[in-house]
Amino acid sequence: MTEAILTITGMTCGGCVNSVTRVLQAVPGVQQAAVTLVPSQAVVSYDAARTDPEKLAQAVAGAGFTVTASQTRTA
Ligand SMILES: [Cu+2]
Repeated sequence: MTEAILTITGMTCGGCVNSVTRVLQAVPGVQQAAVTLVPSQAVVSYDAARTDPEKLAQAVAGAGFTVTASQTRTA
């Protein structure tokens, strides 16, 4: 599994956190998404053969939020 840490802007409450969690977990290849408000980020474990940070950012954008930075590390 690969882990991506996405820095997200636009989240203001627990509802936003739930929305981002839901869209990330719906991306094929995502195993787990842990979204927090403070700091405003998502830590996502995923199968690098099936998805990538660009697709994760697109899913977040689809929910109305913006990924401003991402870093990955192979777990
Ligand atoms: Cu909200």
